[in-house]
Amino acid sequence: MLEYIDLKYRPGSEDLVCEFFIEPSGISIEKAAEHIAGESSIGTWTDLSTMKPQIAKKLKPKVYYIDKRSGNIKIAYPQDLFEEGNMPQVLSSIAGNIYGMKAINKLRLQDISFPKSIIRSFKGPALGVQGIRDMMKVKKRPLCGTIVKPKVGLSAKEHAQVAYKAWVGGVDIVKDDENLSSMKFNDFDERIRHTLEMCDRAQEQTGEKKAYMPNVTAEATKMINRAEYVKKHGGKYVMIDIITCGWSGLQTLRNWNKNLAIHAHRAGHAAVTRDHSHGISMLTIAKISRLIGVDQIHIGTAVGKMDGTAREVHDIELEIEDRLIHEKKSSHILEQKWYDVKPTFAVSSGGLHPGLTDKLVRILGNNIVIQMGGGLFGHPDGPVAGSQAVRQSIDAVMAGKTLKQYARNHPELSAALRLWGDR
Ligand code: CAP
Ligand code: MG
Repeated sequence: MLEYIDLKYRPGSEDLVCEFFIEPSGISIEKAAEHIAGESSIGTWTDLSTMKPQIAKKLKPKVYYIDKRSGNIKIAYPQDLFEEGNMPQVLSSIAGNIYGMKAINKLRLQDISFPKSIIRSFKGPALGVQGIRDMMKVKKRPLCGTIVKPKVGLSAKEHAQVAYKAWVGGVDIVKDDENLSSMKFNDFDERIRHTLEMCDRAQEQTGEKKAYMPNVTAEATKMINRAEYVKKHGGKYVMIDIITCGWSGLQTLRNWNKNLAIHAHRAGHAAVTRDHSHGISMLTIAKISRLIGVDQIHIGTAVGKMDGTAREVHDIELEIEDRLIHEKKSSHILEQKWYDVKPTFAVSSGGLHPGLTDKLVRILGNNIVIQMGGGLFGHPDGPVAGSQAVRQSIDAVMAGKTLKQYARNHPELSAALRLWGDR
C-alpha cells in the first residue's frame, strides 16, 4: 500500500491543504489518516496493478500533521489533483467518498487552504463589500435589511406593498425568504415587476438608495432566466440558496453575472455544519462561497435563534472580509492568502430584533448586513414602525448611545424594546 504519512513534510505554496477532524473506527489514527489521504486522491482499498511510480510521485498527498489527542490531521494535496475553476470536482475529491468510509466513525472538514493557482481560477465577488457600500451609498454603518414575512403566502402585489412599507420605514434592503421562488399564489415575474416598482417609489420618497433581493433559486437554466429578468427590470441584487442549488449552480450564476450583487442564503447548511465532529465547517462553506464569488453570505448571529457561537461567527466574518488569514490553531483555521479576491459582506440574520443590535455590533463590528424578519414584521405598530425601530437601533449604536437612551425619544424603538427586551 502507498504510504501517505510524512510528518517531516511542510506544505509548499502549490499545495491545497485540508485540516480534518477524524474519529477512527477501531483502527489507529495513523491508519485512518492513510485511508482518508488515499481515498481522497489516487488510492483505494487495495494495491493496484495499474499504479505507476510517477503517478504517486506527482499526485500523492502527504499527511504531515497528526494530533492524536484532538483527532485533527492535516493533509497537503498537490494542486494537480484538482481542476482549476471546478469547485464540484475539488469537493468530490476532499469532501467526497471519504465521509462514508468504514475506517472512520466521524469526519469533519475543518478548513481548506487554497493555493494561488486555485484562487486565481475562480472569479470571486463582482462587487464585494466596498462595491455594495458604494451601490447603496452607505459609508460606515451596518446595512440593514428585512425578509418579507410571512415567508410565503402573500400574493405578488401584497409582497410588493409589504416591501414598500419596510423600505419607507428605513431599512436599505428587502429580500425574499429562502423558500419563496415562483408559487401559484406569487408568480416570480409578477413579484419582480411590482416589487422593483415599489423599490423605486421608496427610493424617490426617502431620497435613500433601496434594494430588493429576489430569490432566483431554481434549476440552473431557469435560475439564469430569472436573473436575466431581474437585470432587465433594473434590479441590483439576486439571492441564491447556495446549499440547495449546489456549487455548480452557484458557479453558473456567478459566471453569468452582469454586475448584480449575489446574496448567498445558506438554508440547509446545518445538515453538514452543525455537528462539530462530522461534516464540513461553516467557515469552509463561507470560504468556498467567497472564492466562487458571492457578494454577501449569511454567517450567523451568535445572539439570535440559530446555532453558532460568537467566536465561530466572528472567525467566519474575518475569513470572508479580510485579505490575509493567519493560522488559528484553537479554531482549526489554516493560513489563507486571498490575493486580490474581494471581501464578501457578512450577513447576520435569524431571530434578531432591535434589542439585540448593540450586542451584535459589539461582536461583529459595523461591517455587516443586519437582517430582521420577525424582528421587523412582528412590531406591534406595523411594518413601517418596525422598520423605523430597526434603523433607530442602528442609529443609536452609531451615535454611541444605549438603546434605552435612544428609545426615550424614538417611540418605535421603545415599543420594540418593550415587546422583545434588550437582551
Ligand atoms: C430570518 C430568516 C433567515 C434566517 C436564516 C428565517 O428570519 O429569514 O432565513 O436568518 O438563518 O427564515 O429564519 P427571522 P441563517 O429574522 O424572522 O428570524 O441566517 O442562520 O442562515
Ligand atoms: Mg428565511
